[in-house]
Amino acid sequence: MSGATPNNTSTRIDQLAAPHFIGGFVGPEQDAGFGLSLSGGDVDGDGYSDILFGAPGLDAGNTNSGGAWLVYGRPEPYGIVTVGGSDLPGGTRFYTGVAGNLFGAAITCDDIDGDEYADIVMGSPGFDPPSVIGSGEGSAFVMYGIGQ
Ligand SMILES: [Ca+2]
Ligand SMILES: [Ca+2]
Ligand SMILES: [Ca+2]
Repeated sequence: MSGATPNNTSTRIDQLAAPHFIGGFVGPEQDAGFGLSLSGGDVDGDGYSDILFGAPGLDAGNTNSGGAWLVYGRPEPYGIVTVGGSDLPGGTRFYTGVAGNLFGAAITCDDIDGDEYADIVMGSPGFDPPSVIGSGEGSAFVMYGIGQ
């Protein structure tokens, strides 16, 4: 056998201390499914990567309508904060408000239009597009990143 020794360490993530553990984000309500989907990219072009969190089980007006939060990156640690609360300034929430949409079940960030700002694609597998006959076809929403 040759090559590097495999890394067999094991770390309990919720017991890490600074500087390795610099913050955590907590879901806003019971059964929100917060953190089921995650992605990151510099949406506002300030040089700090921003994080998008999905919570498809969020009851934003109706049961399991879902939601997603864009949290802007910054040099200072966030600590432990609850999204949707007053201790998370500057974040943005996206939602549909329609029961069963499961908005935020899938999320990705990438620069689709080549302007160097990360763009966001958010999946909503239970969404019913109004122009399509049927139900539950699902949709994905695209939001272009823009400068500050
Ligand atoms: Ca940013
Ligand atoms: Ca729910
Ligand atoms: Ca872009």
